[in-house]
Amino acid sequence: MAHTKLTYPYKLPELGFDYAALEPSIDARTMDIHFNKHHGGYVNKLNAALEGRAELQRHDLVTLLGNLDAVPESIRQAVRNNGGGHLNHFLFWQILKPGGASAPQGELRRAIEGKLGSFDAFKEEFSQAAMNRFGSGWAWLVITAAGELKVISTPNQDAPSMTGDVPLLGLDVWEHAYYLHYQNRRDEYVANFWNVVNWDVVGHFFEQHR
Ligand code: MN3
Repeated sequence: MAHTKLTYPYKLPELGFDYAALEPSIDARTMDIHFNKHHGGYVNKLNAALEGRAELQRHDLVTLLGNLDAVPESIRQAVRNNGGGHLNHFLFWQILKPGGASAPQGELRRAIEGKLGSFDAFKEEFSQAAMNRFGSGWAWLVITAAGELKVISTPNQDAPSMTGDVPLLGLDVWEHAYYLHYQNRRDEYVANFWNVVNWDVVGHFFEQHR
């Protein structure tokens, strides 16, 4: 599951569903290219950056990204970009896996309502974070180090764990995630994202980390 420790050599996970399974919200061609070419590229480049670096290979990916200062400068940006890319997509496919609840349940529901007002208010805040991310990046629902639910956004492939947050839900707003089907209409992609979130998985992550 999402917060399994990922270690070198890194590899693409099992997607666990067909490329067409999220249509019409996310089209099959985008899924195929996104998973194999983009996520696959991050994995390959991360492994290449860490080749021969035994002292870095023995750390799990969250630890590595949380201590980038300890990574030699010559490969630091590559580890940040491609390590973040791997970790972010590793979570993304899981929260999109078809099935599960279409809205948060139980403890997670109560926590969202308690901290963020209501499920609708949360969706609005998260959607705004996704829309307001200029250029490439992600919107997230995280648990902060202080144990609070929070909506954040990160640029590029920066991962919430770089600042000590634990991601529960993420939305990739790089153009590669939507451009074939939606072109410039990020707002439609964000609106349709809510049709394909597996809230059972998000709830499971919450129970693991609250
Ligand atoms: Mn992506």
